[in-house]
Amino acid sequence: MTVHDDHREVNYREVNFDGLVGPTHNYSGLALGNVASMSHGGLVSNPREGALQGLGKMKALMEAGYAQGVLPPQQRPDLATLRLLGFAGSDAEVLARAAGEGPQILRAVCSASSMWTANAGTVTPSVDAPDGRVHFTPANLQSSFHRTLEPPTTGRVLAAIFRSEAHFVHHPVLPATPAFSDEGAANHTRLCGDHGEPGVHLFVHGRAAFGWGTEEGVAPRRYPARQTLEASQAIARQHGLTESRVVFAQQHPEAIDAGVFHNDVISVGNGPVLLYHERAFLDEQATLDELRAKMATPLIPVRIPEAAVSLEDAVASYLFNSQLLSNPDGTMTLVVPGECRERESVWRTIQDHLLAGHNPIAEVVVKDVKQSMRNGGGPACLRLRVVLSAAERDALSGRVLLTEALHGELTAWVERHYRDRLAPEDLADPNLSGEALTALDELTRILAIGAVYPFQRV
Ligand code: SUG
Repeated sequence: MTVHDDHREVNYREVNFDGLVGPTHNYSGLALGNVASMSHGGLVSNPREGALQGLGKMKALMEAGYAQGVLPPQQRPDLATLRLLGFAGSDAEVLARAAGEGPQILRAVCSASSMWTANAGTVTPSVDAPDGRVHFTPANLQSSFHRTLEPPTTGRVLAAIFRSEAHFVHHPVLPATPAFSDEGAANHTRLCGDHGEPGVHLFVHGRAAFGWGTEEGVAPRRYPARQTLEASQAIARQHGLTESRVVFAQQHPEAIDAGVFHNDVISVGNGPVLLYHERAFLDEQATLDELRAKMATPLIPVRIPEAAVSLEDAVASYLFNSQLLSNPDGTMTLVVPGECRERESVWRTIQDHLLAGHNPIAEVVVKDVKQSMRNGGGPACLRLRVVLSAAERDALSGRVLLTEALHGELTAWVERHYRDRLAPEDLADPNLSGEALTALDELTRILAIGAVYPFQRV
């Protein structure tokens, strides 16, 4: 964990920044190609339970000794977007008109999708960047309307927390157009020895925009490929990552068509370990070979064959959307969603293949994040990993590293402000909008991050 740099000791740690589930968390069936979202649209949600499940996961990891951060939800319903789309009048009128004339638009502007901070952006640790600073690019999320609403606030939140210019650099969002479709860290895995040693960045895309990628069998047929090669390459360029530090791999189109809308639904890596399904990558062998050639430390691939876990079971259980956490003794802990216990093939594979296998995964922890899972967001979707040195952790602005006290305050805040039931028709309730603003205003004070929301900036 410790390396020497300029004769200074810099203790690098991975900090998991989890997104708080927002007060308008609901099931709207908005995400094409995301099987859970598509099958749960219209269900009644429980935002309070969702937020408490997320906080429960954060607390468990904090207590187990992992560095845990928290990121705030966004301002929803997004009334400014409704107005931009021509719904006019008072707030109540705008909501009522949208509910009548564009119910799908209303659902989109109410989505609490910013909770999945693995899609907030891509982060390069300072140890890999030529200027020795941590680099951030918020994802444009241009694949779906409800998620294109996130980047401006995401950028402000990241800039508010990672404010010190001596340590942090913020790049502009890539052009929000299909050629540069970017879904952030969900398609990016950094492999390394200890976190403070230089890493190799595995960027996984579903299609290439220019020149190729449309031939039969190379692009998915049923569902969209969300990340492009060109987007991943642009981020690597922004962050100053040279060819020797990056591997670009195409996701298996059959996996996308089976509901693997992000690479983090079919593989997860940390340190030298890459846990992946046999059909994660279009060219598995070439991907492993290139990683091995570029990494300074031996790669430890943990391959799950189709015969052990089918693509369908992988998507239903979210086995690969687990958090793979490094322990100081060199072992690793896998934090899996409760759904893994419900699928026999998956649970057996965890026992026989992972825990009993020859690999560093020594412990499996089960966490219930069902409210998020019903929208296709497992434990790994809910967190953005940021590797930080001790000095960079000290340079964070705001009160965003979880402590017992902060956890207590956030839990009480959720209990004060969140509803325990949200049906599709409730989204037009003007009281919901008012409740959300009151809650978020209070939250920015608890987290001490300043005015990051549009309603605080007018
Ligand atoms: O973009 N679901 C999100 C889930 C994102 C999961 N993130 C990662 N795999 N990293 C998405 O598909 C569903 C919202 C709804 O249907 O109400 C949604 O946006």
